Amino acid sequence: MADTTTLRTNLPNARVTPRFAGVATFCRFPLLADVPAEQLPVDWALYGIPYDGSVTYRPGAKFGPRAIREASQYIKPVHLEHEVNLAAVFSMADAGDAPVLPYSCKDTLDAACKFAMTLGDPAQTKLFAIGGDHSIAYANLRATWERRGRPAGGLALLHFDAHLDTTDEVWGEKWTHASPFIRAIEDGLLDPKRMLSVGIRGPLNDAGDLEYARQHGIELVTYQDWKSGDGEARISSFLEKLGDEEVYLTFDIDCIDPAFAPGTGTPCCGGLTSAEAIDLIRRCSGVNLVGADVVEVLPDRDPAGITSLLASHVLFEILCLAAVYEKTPTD
Ligand SMILES: [Mn+2]
Repeated sequence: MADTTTLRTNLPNARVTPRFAGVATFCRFPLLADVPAEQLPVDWALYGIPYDGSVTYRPGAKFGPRAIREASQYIKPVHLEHEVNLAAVFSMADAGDAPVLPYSCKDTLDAACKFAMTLGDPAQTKLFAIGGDHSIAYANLRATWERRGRPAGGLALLHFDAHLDTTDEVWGEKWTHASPFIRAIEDGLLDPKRMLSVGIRGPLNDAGDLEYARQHGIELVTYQDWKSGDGEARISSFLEKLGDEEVYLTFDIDCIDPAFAPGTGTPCCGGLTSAEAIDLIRRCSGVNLVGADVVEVLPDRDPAGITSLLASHVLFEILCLAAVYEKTPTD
């Protein structure tokens, strides 16, 4: 791969300005306000949603966006396996953080969605949200669905998580980090029959929690299915069926074993290694990605910072899926 490509995104040259210098933006992409006119509208706007008011266990994900910005300074644009230079394929920018209302989940989701709708050009700019707890996925999903022209039946979803996140309510509350996808399905943003949840593992509060997925046709690949069952074949067949359809990807860092990602709020042992998670994302190469998020990083629970570092690599891997699709002739 020749390294003579014109970059679509102005990245500071790391051999002139060291990676540890300057203001920390996601992967060192420029701030949206600083993007030169010839690179507008950007292809991808990355933004934080620093909100964790809807968690059912440990808080702290509101510090995720800042920690991931810091950890992502070491991310470089060229993907070794995909042979793609992200910065040459897309113009990208850090759009800052969405406004949050820390005492209200629903008000925060409405405010974040409204903010996301203003970013770039609705027809061109795709949205990547960095959480925050998993409730924030609803806001970015809604904004993405609106910008894709409100597709009837909803978007397809690739969901990486230890948990199902289709719980109807917790402590009498409908808007929580356990509920983003049940709400999105109810509101027509998602098609449950084109939804794949990977990395699911127990224990559950109630055996009935699995019923919603069964009744609505959600494909579940538990960690055990992936490790020793038919998970690999089912993931391949799901991706094959998607073809060119528009897909949203949501990545809860707790799909990864707490041995590799201890900084998270509802940790569950016996999950994917970081290498397996990255491999799984790479297997999604070929999907038509139109929006994404990475959520549930609690930097305070991980003084070594490995969870934020992993989240920044996950962010890069996900963006590279979009770059691969962009570069692959579809005829
Ligand atoms: Mn989740």
